[in-house]
Amino acid sequence: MAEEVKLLKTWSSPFGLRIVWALKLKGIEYESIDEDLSNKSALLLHSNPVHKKIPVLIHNGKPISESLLILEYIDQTWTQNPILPQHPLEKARQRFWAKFNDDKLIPSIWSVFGNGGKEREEALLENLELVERELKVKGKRFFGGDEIGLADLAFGWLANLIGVFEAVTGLKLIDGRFPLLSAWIQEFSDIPVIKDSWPSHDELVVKYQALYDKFHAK
Ligand SMILES: N[C@@H](CCC(=O)N[C@@H](CS)C(=O)NCC(=O)O)C(=O)O
Repeated sequence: MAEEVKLLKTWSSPFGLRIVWALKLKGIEYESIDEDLSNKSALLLHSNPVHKKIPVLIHNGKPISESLLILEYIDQTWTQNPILPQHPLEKARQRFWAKFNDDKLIPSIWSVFGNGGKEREEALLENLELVERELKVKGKRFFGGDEIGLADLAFGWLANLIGVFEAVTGLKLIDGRFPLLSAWIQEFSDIPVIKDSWPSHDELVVKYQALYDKFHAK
């Protein structure tokens, strides 16, 4: 039976994008279905009844939710071009940083974007410093070593959204402060599979500007 792979996502979601990257890195053919989150489809509600969020991967009719779990599923199902290393310690480390990204870094940037203020900015910069330090300890091009791995895919949103956030908020977050992170952003963005799937910077600025204006409306 031919494999059937569908991906429910939106054009701008960083969580959806990491799945697109993983599927492309592994050369998996899939059908992309863009959701309107203000009017969620029956397919999305049926496939992810708990969280009702994208991304959802549907493999031969079976849905998998939560992007980090989808990445693990993809890696175990299609083993070419692995995104997780074999070694248990290295594997745990990749998972640690991917989880740090989702649990700490993303909420801290949202809190700056939504509320602003010096304390929140400092908390975000501290988190970015921790990421910078991990790159230093690792001493490689990527969080995954010589090739991109789970943590790179999780941090991937930084490579285009940080510029969008900077454009919208007027804050300078990365430049000059985090040389290793800046180098990683460049290396990561230069990978053809990554570069070819970026949403347009200008369209993202329009989207996030509207969101920012809404958050900050008096
Ligand atoms: N932890 C989830 C987060 C996914 C998520 O936040 N998706 C957003 C879009 S970026 C969503 O579907 N939001 C719809 C909603 O909250 O109703 C994951 O990693 O998949």
